[in-house]
Amino acid sequence: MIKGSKERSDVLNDLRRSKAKDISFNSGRIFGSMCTAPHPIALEAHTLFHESNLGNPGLCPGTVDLERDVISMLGGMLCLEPPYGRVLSGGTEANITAMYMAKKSTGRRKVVFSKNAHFSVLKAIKLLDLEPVEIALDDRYRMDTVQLREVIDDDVMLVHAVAGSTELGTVDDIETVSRTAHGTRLHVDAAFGGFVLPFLDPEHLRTHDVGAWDFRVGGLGTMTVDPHKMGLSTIPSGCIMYRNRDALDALKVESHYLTSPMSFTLAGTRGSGAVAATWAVMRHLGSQGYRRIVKECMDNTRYLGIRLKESGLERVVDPVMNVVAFHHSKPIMVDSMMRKQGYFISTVKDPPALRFVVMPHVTKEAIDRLVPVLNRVLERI
Ligand code: 0PR
Repeated sequence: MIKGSKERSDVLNDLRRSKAKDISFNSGRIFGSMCTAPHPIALEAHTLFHESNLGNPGLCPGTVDLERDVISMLGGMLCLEPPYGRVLSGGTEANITAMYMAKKSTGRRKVVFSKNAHFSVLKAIKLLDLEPVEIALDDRYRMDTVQLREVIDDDVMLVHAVAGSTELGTVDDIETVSRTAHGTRLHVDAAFGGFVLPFLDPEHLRTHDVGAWDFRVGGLGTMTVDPHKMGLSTIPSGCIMYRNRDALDALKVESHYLTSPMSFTLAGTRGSGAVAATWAVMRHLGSQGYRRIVKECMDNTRYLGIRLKESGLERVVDPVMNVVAFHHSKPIMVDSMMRKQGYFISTVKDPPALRFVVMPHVTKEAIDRLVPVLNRVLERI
């Protein structure tokens, strides 16, 4: 039974108390999250569309148009013409969907990925009963393409590469991966990098050896890109993009009593406020706005690097994106001591390191407040 009935004002006061326990991005104390405070226009759009459900699209033709527009804008960003895709709940659903598409169309079960793949890949493997082949990283923490060549055979259904790894922000050499995969299907997980790489200074990409990583690469069939990370949209919004128009037919089932006779996504009811939010923030910021935000994040990533070098920490790699890690022998201990001080950083397992994601809420001032606290913790270890 449900305990009732509480006055509205009491309910709201209870909610405020719960909210006060949560840490907000604006506190400037979250340094390990790939999400951030959504752009104000995204919040407004989300609220406006809180009723819409793309699971029953006939009721919300306006939202259907917005999703089509979002996919078209993403197609432009990711060099996919004509653009096909869907807005899903996040990177996990997009990665699972891509693996299912590959399994269905090839009839195979072997999936090749490297140590820098996000753990959602392991979920997909469990759910879809796939055969995992995990390969190593090269000396720059990218998929080892020499080892890739050794494991590629006719049983492989998919090579899963990463453009913006979760732990280090490194970008696999997608062109070489594609060449080495020899026509085997290729998925690129750009859940984080999809809204960073297109807006980075081309000179920075050149000096960091990042070649084509998107649909310019011929062998690339599917890609994950999440507006609820660096896209500054609301949660939940992650997209699957695909080259073959009929790719999503893999998931097609009848939904005869709804306004659409077929359902194509893992989720039935699809909360679609985030679709409107994504449309709004992309339209509002445009490439120029995202370029400015990415530049600020990169400037602050460099600033954090300088400040922590002064603290005696050494970077694991020169960061391509706004994710940066520093070698440390006891990262978990540092992380937990920082939490006690009210600061949320993050860790890398291999190599053991302290990890920072320099999202738009990580300002220079927030870094200046973090560094002395971190220095005190480091002195105590
Ligand atoms: N692919 C990559 C490359 C990712 O980094 C992530 C998530 C995913 C897929 C899965 O995306 P969803 O979480 O949207 O399903 N990366 C972050 C992580 O696991 C997600 C995150 C975001 C975690 C904010 C914590 C947080 O506060 O670390």
